[in-house]
Amino acid sequence: PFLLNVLRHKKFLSGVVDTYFIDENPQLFQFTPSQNRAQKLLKYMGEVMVNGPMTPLATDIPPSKIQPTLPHLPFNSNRPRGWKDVLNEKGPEGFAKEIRKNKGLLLTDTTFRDAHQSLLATRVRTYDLKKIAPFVSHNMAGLFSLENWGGATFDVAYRFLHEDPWERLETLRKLIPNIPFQMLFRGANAVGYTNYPDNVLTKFCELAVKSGMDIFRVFDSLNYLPNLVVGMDVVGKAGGVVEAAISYTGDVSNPEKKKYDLKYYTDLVDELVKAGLHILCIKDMAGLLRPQAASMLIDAIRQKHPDIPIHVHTHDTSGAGVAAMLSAAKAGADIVDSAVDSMSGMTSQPSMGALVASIERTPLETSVDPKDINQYSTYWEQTRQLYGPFECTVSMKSGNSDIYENEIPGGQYTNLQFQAYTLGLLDQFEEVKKMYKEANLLMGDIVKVTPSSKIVGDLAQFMVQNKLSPKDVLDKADELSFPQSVIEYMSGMIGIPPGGFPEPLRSKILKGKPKSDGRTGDKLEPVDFEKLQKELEEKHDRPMSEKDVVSSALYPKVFDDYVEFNSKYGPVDKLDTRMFLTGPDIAQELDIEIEKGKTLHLKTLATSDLRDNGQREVFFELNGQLRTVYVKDKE
Ligand code: 3PY
Ligand code: ZN
Repeated sequence: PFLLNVLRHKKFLSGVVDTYFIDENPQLFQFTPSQNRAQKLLKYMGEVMVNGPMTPLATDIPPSKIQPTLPHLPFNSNRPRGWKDVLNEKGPEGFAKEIRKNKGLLLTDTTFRDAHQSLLATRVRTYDLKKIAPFVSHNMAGLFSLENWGGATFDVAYRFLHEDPWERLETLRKLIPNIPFQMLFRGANAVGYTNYPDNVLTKFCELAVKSGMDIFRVFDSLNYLPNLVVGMDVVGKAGGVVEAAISYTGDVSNPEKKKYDLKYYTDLVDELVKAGLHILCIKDMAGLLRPQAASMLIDAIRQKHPDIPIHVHTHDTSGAGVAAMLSAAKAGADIVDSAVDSMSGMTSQPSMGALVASIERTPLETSVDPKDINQYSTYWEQTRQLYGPFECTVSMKSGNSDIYENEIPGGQYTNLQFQAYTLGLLDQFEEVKKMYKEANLLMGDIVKVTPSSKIVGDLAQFMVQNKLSPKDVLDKADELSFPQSVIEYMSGMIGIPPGGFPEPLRSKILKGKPKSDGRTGDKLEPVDFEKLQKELEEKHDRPMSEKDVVSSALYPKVFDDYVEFNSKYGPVDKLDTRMFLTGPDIAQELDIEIEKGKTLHLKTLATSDLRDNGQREVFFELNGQLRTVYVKDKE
């Protein structure tokens, strides 16, 4: 390991080192022996055994004791050719042409990202993704793409799973070389909630491409063109496939809904086509795209742009997801999103199996075999049981067509309901949903998706808590202290909504604070990556990669906390999910593969009584030897 440290040291690599180099850089020789890693993991498990879970659990459903069964891989078969091979051979433009030439309907699988972001609070770990990855590569090679990165997965990986999202991407890439990877990229907000300097966006995309990302779905939470264009530019320059998204709201099939009509969308598409896209995405984050509207919208776009591939994303919140995707496909969409059956439905994507079955033996027939989908679904049905603590179905029992009224995006719908449930305020959820609609109208009827959706949600909750009607908000805006996010929104921080900001509400909320018009990211100072790297290396006393540095630029505190946690508790991402969440039982034996070919064999023995110093001693057997850790009992 120390060799690695040295080889990552800039000065050493530059060749200008003398005999003092070693004296000056003793940290390079402080490598972590594996014994140490083992001891750290024992510390983690001891901590969980004495004080309970170290990552907050949302429900009291325990992770099941199930060991998910893995489907068999085809015996001795080579990995089938997939769309990734087409992309490698033809590049993004040729790839786009091949998509248009393809006859059947293409499918993106969202199981690795949006499905668990919507159903399981984004908590699915690399550990469980990695296990099924070889099956996906061998048996699901007909998929157009696998959405497996971006959106909320980036910060949740660091924040709650204590794992490195870059490592997830690289690991999956090695295991699945034949299916394109797809990520959700929030345009000028990257994988965060606010604008970042352009050089951070650029660096992020370059590193993502290097780590194995192919297709970047670029959206902006207000459909604000300058934010979209900057996102598309950085993706294109990094060599990624630019999938530019129009975020869908309103209802184009309802003539009474005038603000977001067909013309609004086709004008926006014209601009995106001008800016240079490879694929167009209709991003229906709340599941508002009714079957009839899907065909109207796709018809209208197709007439103007016969050559661009169209990819449709939806959520099944109302229950009409499969119908909407079938309608989209019939109208000429090339690709639609779905999640494997056992991770589909409700606020997640529509069911892959249902979709595939609906078009079997028709001209739209897909290249995915229903039998493979069934096996894949069984794996996820079992694996999902490990995530009981985050299971949205504890409170959500069915889809709900009320989203056509409140227009809440899938992931946020689950979150709000979950929050209300855990606070014992499910009846208040009804009020929040009603107020969400009102808050949206107060803000000028905007597109709602991360982060604008969060801001509308904040205003809605503020109104419910303070018992304010929309009229109260308008009348008393001068005196109210609005949530910070609402003030920032009104200042123009995340961009400008279609039709502009509502006045006089905007001025009343801002109370003289400056109004920005234009793209905020434009005015941000570039990050000095070298300086940041030095600072991080000093602070954490370990070498930092370019990926670490970009992560810190995006999420400074989350990244620091991750590094500190990791140096204290070791590679907790190597623990199986039940172990990670709720720890082992007494007398349980387990194997932990901390790296390839290096497995710790562990047995939990006992936990001592409380000692005078407030600690408990936890006894383990590690590879046949007695080991103990001391843990402060926080009770
Ligand atoms: C995200 O931004 O994470 C979303 O899933 C938006 O739809
Ligand atoms: Zn989504």
